[in-house]
Amino acid sequence: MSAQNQAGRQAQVGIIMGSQSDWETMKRASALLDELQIPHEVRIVSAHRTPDRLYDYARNAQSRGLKVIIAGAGGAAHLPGMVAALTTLPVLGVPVCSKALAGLDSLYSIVQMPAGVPVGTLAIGEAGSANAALLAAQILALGDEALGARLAAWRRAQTEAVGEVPERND
Ligand code: RP5
Repeated sequence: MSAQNQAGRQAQVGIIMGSQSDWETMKRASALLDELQIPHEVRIVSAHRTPDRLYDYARNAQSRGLKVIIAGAGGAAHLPGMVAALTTLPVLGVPVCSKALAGLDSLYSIVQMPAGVPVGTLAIGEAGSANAALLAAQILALGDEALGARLAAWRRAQTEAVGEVPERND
């Protein structure tokens, strides 16, 4: 079955996360993809609690029409690496800020992939989630001029929003 988002459009990006509790972080990626008009789907896929779902998702992602997978997980964060092992689609890993170790455990679990199975690892938490969406957009824009123009406009707006003098609120 092809990957369709809520509006019935072919999803180009799959955002997956290990738990409902990761949504607070991963919603940033989803919001940015919405802003850039990139159809995407969002799923909970846990390496530990739903291993069969992980296997099915990763194995079928490409044939379902997805082009990039963003995988967010915290703690012993095996999700991005396991997905990357099962597909040749680009996988972007977002280390979720864990309660026990403030996301360092998540970061180390995701970033230290042995040579041969890459995961593009982003920063811990919301910045990583946002940048994963932007990186996915940049990958897709290589073959989509209109998206490239939307991305350039997004960057321009970001630049224009930076004031030259700090507002003093003390
Ligand atoms: C990981 O365990 C998830 O990615 C999440 O970040 C972490 C904690 O999950 P919950 O106990 O909140 O469900 O699998």
